[in-house]
Amino acid sequence: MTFLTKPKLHHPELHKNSLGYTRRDYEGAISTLCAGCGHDSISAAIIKACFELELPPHRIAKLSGIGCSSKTPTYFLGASHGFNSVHGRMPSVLTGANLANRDLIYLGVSGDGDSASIGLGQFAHAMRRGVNMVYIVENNGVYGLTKGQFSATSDKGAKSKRGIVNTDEPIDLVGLALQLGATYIGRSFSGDKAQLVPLIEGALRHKGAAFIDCISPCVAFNNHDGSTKSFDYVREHNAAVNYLDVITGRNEITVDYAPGTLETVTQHDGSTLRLRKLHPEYDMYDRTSAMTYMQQRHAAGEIVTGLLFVDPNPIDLHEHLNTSEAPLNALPQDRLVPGNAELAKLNARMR
Ligand SMILES: Cc1ncc(C[n+]2csc(CCOP(=O)(O)OP(=O)(O)O)c2C)c(N)n1
Ligand code: SF4
Ligand SMILES: [Mg+2]
Repeated sequence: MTFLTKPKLHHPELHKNSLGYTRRDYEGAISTLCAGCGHDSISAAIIKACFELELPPHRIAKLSGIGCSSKTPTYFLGASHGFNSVHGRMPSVLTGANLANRDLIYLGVSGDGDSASIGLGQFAHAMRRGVNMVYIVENNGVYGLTKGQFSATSDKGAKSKRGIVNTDEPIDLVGLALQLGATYIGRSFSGDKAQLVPLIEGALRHKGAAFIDCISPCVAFNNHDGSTKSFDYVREHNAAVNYLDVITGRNEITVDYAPGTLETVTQHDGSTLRLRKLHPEYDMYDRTSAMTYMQQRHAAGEIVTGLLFVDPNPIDLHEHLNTSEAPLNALPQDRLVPGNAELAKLNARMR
């Protein structure tokens, strides 16, 4: 069974945001994933982030590939646009939709198999083009849907449930995103909602390619001793470089951190990211030092989490291509089909 409608009954006093929506209005169908799957926690974090940012559900488009992770958009934002594409092809479908209608907020959800194996090329080009989107990889180190084969993000030396040792080098999607030019890059853990929710909120506010690698344990096939993507392993090896608050401009600022440990980043839309820095030497504006830091900590067996890189002045694909401000479906006929005289001028320019 893949689709179970969620009963809409809820407490009449449930808190509403300024649009008049409760958190329940951002939910989807009942999840059919295994009980305890990390992916369900990520869905809950997405629901919370969209509710808190007061995003109108009809302005969001959620796209995915194939896998347990790619099934999750069915379980959140039931009133949003959705497209479940082919394995590894979410980025190109999202890019096309984004080019046709820049007015929507694009949320791509994928898995480590979907993005680091069959979809690696698509992932790379979406990052380097600066497609304005939030791209979340629900990273469990295995192909969960097809019953637990190692994926390309599985660490060398990690053991499968049946005791087989992975001998291949892992692909670090954060490292790739840094190298390829993504302008907002974070890593988190499905079991750390306090870190993950604001990370998603900041990404939704970012105008450019925002990538989040979220470690998300697969309780059915990759949550045993010897796995480097299990709940216990990630809890023991998680090294957060910072914690984040997102202030939208409407919200009154109610928290303040000790001087010297706070970094404020203003994004293009006026929202601010307030970072409590745990590692004072960590510089999230410098790609090269972020890459070096990631590699050093990985070699020491740590999983670095938090907002790892941000460019506060990103340039997205629409700016690169100088595309129409209006969505294509809103352009009047005379702009869509400018006529023979315009065509003749265009042809003349190419002679
Ligand atoms: C073209 C194609 N090749 C292979 C498959 C089989 N397949 C389905 S899901 C999947 C891997 C999913 O792994 P991941 O993206 O990590 O998602 P997870 O289930 O772990 O969340 C594979 C190989 C497919 N559906 N389509
Ligand atoms: S097989 Fe793994 S990834 Fe898929 S739903 Fe179950 S726990 Fe989640
Ligand atoms: Mg996976």
